[in-house]
Parts: sequence; C-alpha cells; structure tokens
Amino acid sequence: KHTRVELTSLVAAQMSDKRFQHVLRVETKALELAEKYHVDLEKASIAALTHDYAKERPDEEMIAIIMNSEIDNEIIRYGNNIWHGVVGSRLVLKELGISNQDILNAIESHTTGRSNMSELEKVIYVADYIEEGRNFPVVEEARKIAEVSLDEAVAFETKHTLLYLINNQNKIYPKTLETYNAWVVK
Ligand code: DGI
Ligand code: FE
Ligand code: FE
Ligand code: FE
Repeated sequence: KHTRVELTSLVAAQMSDKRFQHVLRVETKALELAEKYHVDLEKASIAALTHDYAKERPDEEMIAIIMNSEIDNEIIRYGNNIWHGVVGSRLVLKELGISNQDILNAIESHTTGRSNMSELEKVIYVADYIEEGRNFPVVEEARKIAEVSLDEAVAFETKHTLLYLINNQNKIYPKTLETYNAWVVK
C-alpha cells in the first residue's frame, strides 16, 4: 500500500504537469465533497489522484489493452475520452496494486457516470467537473448545486455534458445515455 506522497509521484510520472495539477485540484474538490457528503476521505483521495492515470497512454497501447482484455471491443470506436477511465481502472489495479472495488469503479465511471453510482463514484464524477481550474459557462451553477445536493450535481453535469456533446455532434457512448436516463429523466 502506497502513502499519499508515493501515490502522487507515481501519478505525476504518468502525465504532463498541466494534467497533474488538474488531478491535484480534483483531489482537493473531492475531499471537500467527501467531507460534506460523508464519504471516506482516504478513498476519495486515492480515487481522485488516480482517476486520469491512463489519460496520456499512447492510443496503440490503449487499443492493445482493450483487445487483450474482457472489455467490449466496441469501445475502440469512441476514442481516448471514453477509454481512459475504463482502461485506467485496470491499470491502476495492475500497476499500482489498488484493488478496492469502489475506487476502481469511481475511476471507471468518472467520464460517463453510470446508472448505479456509489457515493464515492458521484464525488469523483462531480469533483472532476467542478474543480477550481474548470471555466466553462455553467461551471459556477454546477458548483452551487454541488454545495446543496450531490445527486442534483450528478444530474446537472450529466445533462450539460450531453447537451455539449450533441451541440458538437460528438459520438455518444451508450453509458452516457444510460446515465442520462437514470439521473436526468423525470
Ligand atoms: O479527463 P478529463 O478531461 O479530466 O475529464 P473526463 O474524463 O470527465 O472527460 C473527458 C471528455 O470526455 C470530456 O471532454 C467529455 C467527453 N465525454 C463524456 N462523455 C462522452 C464524451 N465524449 C464522447 N465522444 N462521448 C461521450 O459519451
Ligand atoms: Fe478523465
Ligand atoms: Fe468528468
Ligand atoms: Fe479529470
């Protein structure tokens, strides 16, 4: 088991300084949300620090990992934005020895969400969206909602992510729609 300091240097070695600074801001926000919503602080820290662990792996390596795993090969059509959480949870288990299933699920679901998210998964999903470095139009509103309700913050993020993807004519991953149907539809 790694100390927090060991974990931060293992993560920093996997990415640019810019992305590592994002990771540290996600950790700060995740700890804030975890405290407010009574989620285990150590798990929140570990999940936040590792959530983008695979984001800068070369595409060829990511594709090889997907083809040699039980992951549905259909995911290959969607690109790194969709791969890095799913592949990341496997790499964090194999390379960092982190085996807590709730943490691995939080890494796996951090980009798309899913229908049945644990409180830790919600904390990571929301913290990634509202960390202090983010500055898209609705982020202030998202931060205000997250102060009041974690579930409402998940719903708001899911709706606005889908609106953004549709506006940009991006391909929608089925899990993103699953999350929309579970969290946004009344
Ligand atoms: O890794 P980060 O940049 O910190 O954030 P993230 O992992 O939450 O999201 C990465 C990107 O993935 C973000 O620009 C939104 C995008 N995304 C989320 N759902 C989908 C998606 N992109 C596509 N094409 N389809 C989706 O369903
Ligand atoms: Fe990510
Ligand atoms: Fe996110
Ligand atoms: Fe992130």
